[in-house]
Amino acid sequence: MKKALITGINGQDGSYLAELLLEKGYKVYGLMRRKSKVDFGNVKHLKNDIEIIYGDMTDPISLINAMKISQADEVYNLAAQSFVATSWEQPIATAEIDGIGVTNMLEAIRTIKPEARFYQASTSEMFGLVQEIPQKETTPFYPRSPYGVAKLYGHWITKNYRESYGMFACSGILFNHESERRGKEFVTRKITDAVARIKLGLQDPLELGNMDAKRDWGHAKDYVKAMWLMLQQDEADDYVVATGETHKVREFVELAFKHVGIEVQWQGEGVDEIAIDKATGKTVVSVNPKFFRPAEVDILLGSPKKAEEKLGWEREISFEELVKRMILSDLERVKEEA
Ligand code: NAP
Ligand code: F7E
Repeated sequence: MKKALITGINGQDGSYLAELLLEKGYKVYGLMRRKSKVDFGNVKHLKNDIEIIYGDMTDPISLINAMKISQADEVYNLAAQSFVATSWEQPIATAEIDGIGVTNMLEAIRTIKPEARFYQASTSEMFGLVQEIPQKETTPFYPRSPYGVAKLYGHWITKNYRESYGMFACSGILFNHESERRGKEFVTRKITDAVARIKLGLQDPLELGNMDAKRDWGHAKDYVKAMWLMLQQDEADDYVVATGETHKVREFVELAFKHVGIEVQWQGEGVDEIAIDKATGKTVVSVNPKFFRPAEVDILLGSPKKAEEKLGWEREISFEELVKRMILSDLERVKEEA
């Protein structure tokens, strides 16, 4: 039986990856931070099938301990301070968790089980102010946030340990991927949660920031398959994982409202832009400048060509299906809560 250790197991991706590895017959260990109130987050439903090890990416001793207990054959490093906006408020913590934390994990592997295979959760945020469209593995990086900068360190240290020590260490440069389990502060889930509440008469207008930003959005369930595939190859390498499509935040808003039977009409520009419900004339979306970032990533569009050709990876869930799944799940949940 293969053994896997997933850091950040209770996050969005951790939960889908744990499900995938359990299906494949792995023994799954998950690293989780101790909280004042026990909370298994997105893996509540799996808590009897996985083994939780308490630890923190900033505490190397806890990572050595996690390797000793798990004796993992594969380590998936998904733990991170993953919210870009927060990285301006907590730049040091973000660097310690998302940057130095990667070295802590690699050193723990090198000390306890150097032959273990390692996956690093790199990100399209490393492309930031994009130097070419679409972005691929060879595109130069230009991060635009403390998060992007910290992740770039994690990316290069992974490559460096591969080249320095011959470790089987891969980076997946994943573009935005969302799901019904996405954190509520990320724009897609913020939208679907609000649209469900507005539909049920429980919330005033949804306030957003930059609706012109373009993102390459896929479903997390498809993306965790690429993580696993990377660690099954003969050689370690880095891969872009993306859909090859890009959409504005505004398009996501329109589609989410459409799924609950509301057609929106846009009026005004910039910070005065609003969306009204065409049928009632009521304002359903407005702009709040507090949601704009000090530096923005205007467009992300990735080329999944290498992942498709070398890994045989394919996405199954379309953009339209992603929005539909998220809004239907939020509608059901909000109804139950109400
Ligand atoms: P997520 O839902 O925010 O999950 C992050 C996980 O990391 C949570 O379980 C969190 O635990 C844990 N964590 C945070 N700080 C930690 C620390 N100091 N020690 C141990 N665990 C810690 O993020 P996600 O969307 O699943 O993303 C997974 C990974 O992929 C992240 O590294 C993210 O940066 C990267 N990524 C994500 C995307 C995307 O679009 N989703 C794209 C590219 C790359 P708590 O519950 O305790 O906070
Ligand atoms: O923002 C704009 C915002 O916070 C997307 C993380 O998983 O993907 C994610 O990072 C866009 C940005 O995700 C609001 O300015 C407008 O342009 O959903 P987001 P992100 O910053 O792209 C990458 C690949 C990761 O690696 C990260 O871990 O939407 N936007 N109005 C807004 N964003 C938010 N959050 N809230 C708004 O009200």
